[in-house]
Amino acid sequence: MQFLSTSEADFEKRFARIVNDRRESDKDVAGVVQSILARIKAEGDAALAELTRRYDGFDPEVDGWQIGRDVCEAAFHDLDPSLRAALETAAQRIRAYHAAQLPQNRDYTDDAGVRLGARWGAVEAAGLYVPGGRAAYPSSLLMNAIPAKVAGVGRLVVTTPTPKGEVNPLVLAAAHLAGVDEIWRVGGAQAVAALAYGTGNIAPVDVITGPGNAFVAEAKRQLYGVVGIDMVAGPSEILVISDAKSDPDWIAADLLSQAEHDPSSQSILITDDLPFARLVEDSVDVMCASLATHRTARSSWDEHGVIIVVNDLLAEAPALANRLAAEHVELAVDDPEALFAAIRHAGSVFLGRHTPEAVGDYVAGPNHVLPTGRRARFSSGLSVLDFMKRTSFIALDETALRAIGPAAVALADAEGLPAHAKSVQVRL
Ligand code: HSO
Ligand code: ZN
Repeated sequence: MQFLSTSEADFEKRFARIVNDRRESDKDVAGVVQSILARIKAEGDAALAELTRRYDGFDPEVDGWQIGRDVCEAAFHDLDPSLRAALETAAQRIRAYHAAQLPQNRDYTDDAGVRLGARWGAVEAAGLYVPGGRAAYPSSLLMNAIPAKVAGVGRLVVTTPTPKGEVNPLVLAAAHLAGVDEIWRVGGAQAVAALAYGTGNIAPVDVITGPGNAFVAEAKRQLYGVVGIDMVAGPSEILVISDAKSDPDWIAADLLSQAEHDPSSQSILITDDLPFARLVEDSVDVMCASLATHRTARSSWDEHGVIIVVNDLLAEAPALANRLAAEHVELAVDDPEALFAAIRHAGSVFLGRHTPEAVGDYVAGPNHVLPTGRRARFSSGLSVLDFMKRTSFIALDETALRAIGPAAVALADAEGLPAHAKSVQVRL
């Protein structure tokens, strides 16, 4: 953990290093991924089966390509009732929030008598990558699948690796609840390629979302353009801005909640009180030791944790927060409005002492797929719009064409495109 104070002479140098620190794996996977994509494109299912045997130790040709909807439904009904109720609460709140995001169509006639507008529609099919093993979160399935369904996507396809046949029943239950249409037992770059190109078995999709390892992320990057993708996500981040009136244990827990995701995750505290900063630091140490996830959390906090002491929270914290453009920003103060107004770059902001970031991970309603690695400077969390596109339309009558057509003719002439000009002129 690094301890900084804005009063120290070398603060700017140290802070700049934190801002520019790239915590993402730069493992050179591009070449491997490129050849996997080419194989799936050329050989389809045969290559997909072979790569699945090789990487997952699972043979879809023998043990089945798909997990049926009946299996997901059974997994849902077999859940512990309180867990099932929790999943339903989450799903219902995520659905309501995303339904309110649905965009309005536009249709109006302007001063020149030209009718203009735009009509929104969903993509026909979406693919959702669900990682295998530890990082397979049912909450993430809901966060990706529900916006797709709310947007109106007709066919929602999940791919997930099932190493040695292993499946996560919670993920299947969440898939049932979210209305997933197909689940294929394949993973890695080969699964992303199968979704994008299609194989004999798997029909292609139009948009691919969902988290994955470096190979999955690189496959999405290379296939962008063949399909739409959500974003390339990096390790989780939290920035907590707190005054000394917070309970240090609450803040320590918040910092650890993201540290426990990944050794590359980053948790940062900005406070205006040195003794409070020391109390939080001590509490992190004590609490961390008691977590089942202590190895990951400890490593993240040791390697990437930061505490910054400022003189004046309102005067200094927003500028620092905007440079960090963190995925999650908590404002743990009595009245967060002035700080909130000054924060321009953040994936999601959590206002006040009773809003721990974890409620946003699960049940608040907004999406937990958020820009990391300072991408909040230019991008936003997953929404229904990631599964939709807009078609503009134009309608003129004779009068409207007389009003604006001559300008089109002039521009077509200037561009040396006579057929363009003629197509307008013949109608005038
Ligand atoms: N905080 C993670 C999402 C998550 N947390 C899933 C728990 N489960 C993404 O920022
Ligand atoms: Zn989380």
